Amino acid sequence: MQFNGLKNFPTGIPAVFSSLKKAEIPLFLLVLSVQNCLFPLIFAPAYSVCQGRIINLKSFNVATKFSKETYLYWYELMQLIRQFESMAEEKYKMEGKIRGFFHAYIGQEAIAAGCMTATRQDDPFVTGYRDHGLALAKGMSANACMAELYGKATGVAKGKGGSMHFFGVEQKFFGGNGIVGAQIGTGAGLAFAEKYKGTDNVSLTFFGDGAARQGMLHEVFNLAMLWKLPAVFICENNNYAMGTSVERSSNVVDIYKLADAYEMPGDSIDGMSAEAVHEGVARAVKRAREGGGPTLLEIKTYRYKGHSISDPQKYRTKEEVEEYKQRDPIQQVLSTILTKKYATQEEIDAINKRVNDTVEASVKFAEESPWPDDSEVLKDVYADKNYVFDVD
Ligand SMILES: Cc1ncc(C[n+]2csc(CCOP(=O)(O)OP(=O)(O)O)c2C)c(N)n1
Ligand SMILES: [Mg+2]
Repeated sequence: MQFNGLKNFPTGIPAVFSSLKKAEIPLFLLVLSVQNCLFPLIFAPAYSVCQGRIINLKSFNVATKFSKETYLYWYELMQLIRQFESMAEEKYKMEGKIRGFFHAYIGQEAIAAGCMTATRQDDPFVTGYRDHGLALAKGMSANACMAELYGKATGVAKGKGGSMHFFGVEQKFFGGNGIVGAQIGTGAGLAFAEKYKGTDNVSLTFFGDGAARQGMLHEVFNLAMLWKLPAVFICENNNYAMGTSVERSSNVVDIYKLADAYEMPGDSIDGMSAEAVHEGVARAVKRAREGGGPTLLEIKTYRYKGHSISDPQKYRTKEEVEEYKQRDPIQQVLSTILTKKYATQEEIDAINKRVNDTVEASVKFAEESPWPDDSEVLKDVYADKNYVFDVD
């Protein structure tokens, strides 16, 4: 037969069907049914194993029902993050007491909440510059965090780092990093360190949808899988990298699928639900703790505020923001608490007051704290004594 080009081949079932003789039709139907029914049955298990994200993760049994204490913890933590940032933003915009970069986590709090209940205090976290929420979640004090925003000596980075560089060795919070995507490598390093030391701790690395497009991610995924590092890579997909939507930055909009190239399990999670975050992260953490290696989780979330404090937000509509606010993670948790009668309205008011007092106290602490001494300027700066490019 002479090859006449693809356009001469009958394509699709209707085309084949119309080219058949009457007597051939029953046989064709038989072949079709075998192909559609038996083929998936025979090959589905193998297929599912290839698609590690389907089989591997769901087979890790984790809690899917949560206690009253868990809901109350989630509620208080998420309120603390939101109230802390709202207050800091006010001090920034209205009073000019905070300066420099400032990226709010408001809207994304369920990620911090779910990750905290799915991990242990010893599991290290590292993130980008949108770091206030995770730092507070890890247990860094509101006082020291607010003082850092004010640039005071009592801050978490001695007032020298500001909003983007929160850091707490004791809490195993490794920043706070301004270079988009750089923390992906640091997170793998943290996981490597835990494995090297023989602990069963698991590192959680948080990065944005924009950071997911950095080359760093691919090199790290390759080695993390090769060495089966105890790592969970969490892409906080809030739809935008500054003003660039996920759709405008890549052909691949399901970011969890980036894991497929490295045969790393991946999953997509509703980031407006603390329950869903806990469940997904707990599975990945369990897998990593048991020596199974890394996982990529794409947690779909939304930031209510602009990229940073000075963002006119021309790239999205007010309606879009409102739509997400209808699924607000704090309101969802509150509604469960009230429906299940885990707390009365008075008890909720008491939590709100406690949060409010903590935030107010942090402002007082920051305002009354001293500025860093001039002698601090060159301290805590790494310098290689033998750096070959030094010029006197
Ligand atoms: C290597 C690098 N490139 C560019 C920037 C400038 N920049 C700062 S934030 C940002 C967007 C990142 O968005 P995403 O990763 O989605 O995180 P999000 O801000 O949404 O949390 C960019 C491009 C940077 N800080 N570092
Ligand atoms: Mg983003």
